Amino acid sequence: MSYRILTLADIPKYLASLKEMQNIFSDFNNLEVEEVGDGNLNYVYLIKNSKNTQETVVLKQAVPYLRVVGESWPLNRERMTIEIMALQKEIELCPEHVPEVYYGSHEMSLVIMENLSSHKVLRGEIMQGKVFLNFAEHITTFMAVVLFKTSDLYLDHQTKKEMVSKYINYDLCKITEDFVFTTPYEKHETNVYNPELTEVDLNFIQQDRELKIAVAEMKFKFMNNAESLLHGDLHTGSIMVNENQTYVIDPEFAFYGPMGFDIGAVIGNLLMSYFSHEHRQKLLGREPYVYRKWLLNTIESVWIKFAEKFEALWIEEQLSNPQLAWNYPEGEQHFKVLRERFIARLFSDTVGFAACKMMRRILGLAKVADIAEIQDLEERARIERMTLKLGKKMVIERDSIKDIAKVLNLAKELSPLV
Ligand code: SR1
Ligand code: MG
Repeated sequence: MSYRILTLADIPKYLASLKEMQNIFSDFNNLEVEEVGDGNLNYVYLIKNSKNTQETVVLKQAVPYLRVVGESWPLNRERMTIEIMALQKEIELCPEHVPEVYYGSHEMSLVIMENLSSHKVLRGEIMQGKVFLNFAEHITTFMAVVLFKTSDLYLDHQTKKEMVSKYINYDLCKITEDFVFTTPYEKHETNVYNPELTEVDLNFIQQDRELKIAVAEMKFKFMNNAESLLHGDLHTGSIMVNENQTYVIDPEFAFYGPMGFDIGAVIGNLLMSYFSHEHRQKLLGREPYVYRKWLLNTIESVWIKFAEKFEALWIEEQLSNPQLAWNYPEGEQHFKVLRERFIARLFSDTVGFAACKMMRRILGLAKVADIAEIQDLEERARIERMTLKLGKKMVIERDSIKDIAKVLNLAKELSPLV
């Protein structure tokens, strides 16, 4: 079938035409279709059989433009091909944290998958002050397994290079190169600012030589360090949760890049949630301490558990697969030094990428609701300034910030945990 943009009205007939849907829906005459996506790029529909609401799927279709801007900003539909391939790889490696895919069509640039009906988007849940005690455990399992098992530490040299080539994602990498690493740090027409931010606030980032050099270094790493298959956009809006389960969705930005970019996305977004809850907990009528302490503990666990799981996988795979390309002539001592240096360098990358992910959400085009939906613009600006200060310090000093406790202390210096 050649490509066409599906409308709400088209979808029941389209589903009825697919053999993969015959096991999911008992009939196609009572399908209710609702557009649910509020993402920047694609259209997402929730489909239910109104006679049996257990019969339900989600359909996501890429359109040949950037949805948040409109048809004036063309964008290649290839991103859906990447998303389908990335979902398949993530399901193979870590099925417990990825939704089931029922059908993918490269021609139609769409994917039909499990409706996670008892789960909600993590960002919205955090904004409402909900706690998820298993989140750090789950997200670190996902990241450790996918990042390790798609890297040269695990794959043979040829498979790895084939993977790099298969996941080249020109257009969406360009979006990240522009909107995460370039435009927020200059006077640019696509930037959107809270009107309460002053020229001094903007210049604190946009006119600072050391900061611009540090961000350029992170951009170069992003563009050149093809370490692992990344999710590529692992903010809290790309994660669905309930009390017991965590699912990673929306890997359309997937490509081979530096591991720290995904870990930094999770940590940077949780740091912004921490700042936002200085205000949000008051709106919720609560004392801010308990919830914000949970956020800080979660950030700490994300790094510590990730590093432990990644290293444990590395040791396990190295011992059980002596044919792996890496050998350690001086035995365990040599291997241990390599691991320690690798993880220290990965931490520095994580800190640097987390910082860029934070600053871009304040100065660039695409915001995070945690902060941007704060109605009191002065209060919002106060939280935005903290975010910019922390981001600037983290990216410039990323090599001397040796552990996650230091990051948390910097956050607490700007926004005391009281
Ligand atoms: C212009 S697209 C903006 C952002 O939306 C996605 O979620 C990515 O983060 C991208 O940078
Ligand atoms: Mg997305």
